[in-house]
Amino acid sequence: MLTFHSAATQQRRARTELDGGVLVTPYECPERVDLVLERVRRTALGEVREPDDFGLEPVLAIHDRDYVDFLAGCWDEWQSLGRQGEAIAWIWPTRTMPGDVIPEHLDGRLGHYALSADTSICEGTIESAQASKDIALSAVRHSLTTGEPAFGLCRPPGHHAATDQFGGYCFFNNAAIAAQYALDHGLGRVAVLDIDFHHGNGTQQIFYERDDVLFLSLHGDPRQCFPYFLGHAEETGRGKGEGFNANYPLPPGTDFATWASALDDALARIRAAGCELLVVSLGVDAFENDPISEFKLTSDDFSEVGRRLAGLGLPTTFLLEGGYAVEEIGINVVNVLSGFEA
Ligand code: Q9C
Ligand code: ZN
Repeated sequence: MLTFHSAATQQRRARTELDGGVLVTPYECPERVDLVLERVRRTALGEVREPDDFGLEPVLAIHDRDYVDFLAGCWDEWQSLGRQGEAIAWIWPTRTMPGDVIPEHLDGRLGHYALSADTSICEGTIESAQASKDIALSAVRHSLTTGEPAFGLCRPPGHHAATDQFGGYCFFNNAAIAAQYALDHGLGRVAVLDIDFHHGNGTQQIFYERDDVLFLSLHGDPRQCFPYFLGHAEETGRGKGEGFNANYPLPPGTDFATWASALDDALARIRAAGCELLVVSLGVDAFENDPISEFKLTSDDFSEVGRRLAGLGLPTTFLLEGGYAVEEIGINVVNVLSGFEA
């Protein structure tokens, strides 16, 4: 299987994440890319290629222009205010303060465009986000033109990013951008299957009223787990999108047996919906030793996940999302990809 990788994904090296009331070194670190790449090479998964530059048009098919402009300018604006640390949102529109007018001050705009305070904006952020979407686009184009699987070693991840909000370590929604690219190049319906531990709130929001993307997500129940405010089983789509959103919230402590029966249900729905391409939001934070997640999948289980995905027989594009057990991230990701090819 071809892997798409770019060193530019590592330009973002944030120093701070708000976690438990203190600033810690972010879980979503550039070393994640090195370790996945090393495992791809060691297992001889296949050729590693650089992405092409697709420009902003496929990004603007998903994200609002004002949001993209905000991300592009935020770090320079923050620095010109003479701020010490990294740009972190700290005030938001709320139920009692809806915020119908987008503020002018950067602190207000940060709250408008952020959905959580775990994700700081720093030097290199927009460059890495752009590399990440180019990787996703290069991978999906390869799957479309050859019918072969491809792996996009995306960083930063994307599935929490909504039409005009960043958070959960995500800026551009790589999976949504890739799915839309496939539709814009002739496909009628695409499945996005999100197996990251966290609910893919951004992808759900982007496609919620549409029937050309079937979105399915297996994740920690939002009653207990980030992102807390979306991802319930009752969210099934709206308007013509009714029936094209499927959530499988699972309790903390879920093991592979329970997780895999949700997966099998999701795969049956993808089959029934007549999808022509599968985009996998491949987070491996459902792993038993993940430091911020609460499922119990083992490294061997990830190989079985790959085998089951292959059973669909669809052209498939894998895009990296989360996974923070850095020591094992390469093994877990490549186990899915090798299991798929077995
Ligand atoms: N610092 C992805 O896996 N957790 N994002 C914040 C408090 C946010 C995870 C914990 C988890 C986001 C792509
Ligand atoms: Zn995650």
